[in-house]
Amino acid sequence: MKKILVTGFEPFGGDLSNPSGEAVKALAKTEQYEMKKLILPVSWKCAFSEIEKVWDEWQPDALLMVGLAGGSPAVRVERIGINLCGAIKDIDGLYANGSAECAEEQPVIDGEREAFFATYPAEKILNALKKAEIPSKYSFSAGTYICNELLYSALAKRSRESKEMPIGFIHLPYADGQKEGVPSLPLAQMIAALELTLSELI
Ligand code: PCA
Repeated sequence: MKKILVTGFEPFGGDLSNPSGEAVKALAKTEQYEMKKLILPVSWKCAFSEIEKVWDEWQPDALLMVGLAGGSPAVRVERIGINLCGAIKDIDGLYANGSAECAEEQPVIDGEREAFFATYPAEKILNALKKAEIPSKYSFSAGTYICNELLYSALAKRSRESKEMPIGFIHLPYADGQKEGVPSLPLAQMIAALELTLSELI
């Protein structure tokens, strides 16, 4: 059976929950593939290293990462990771360089190329989401925070290791009832979106 590593995030930015972590935790076991889940801290230092550890030990056939894009009204199928960490503090109050003071943009990986395209079947995934009438769209920027850092770092590792591995990132909106005055979707619909994505992944 093929092995898929699926990751979500812990809450950040003052939120009490993160729909990405909640939806990943709720994903049901299936006969289609073996799944390992990780719920990551929103930390420049720890998030990707947790993925890397499981990747190296467990050798998954595919990797799907999931995060929150607060303010988005739709599920976003991310297409590109860029080599840029924004000057944005993480959950520990630190910038990407580990400093609490030095607010500077920096590359995700020094000297590495500018960008990588996600390698999951984005068109098949978006079609499946549309067919299920889940509000969804392509996104050509995963931002410059930790979600982009994960997507870029994973694609760079795949390229270094010459692996034929589907890797991608899904950004979710807020869950209904989570926050006043922001676009949102029912958590159950976002779980369904991830299940569809996973079944198209390999
Ligand atoms: N969203 C952030 C980081 C964690 C999350 O859920 C992002 O879009 O980078």
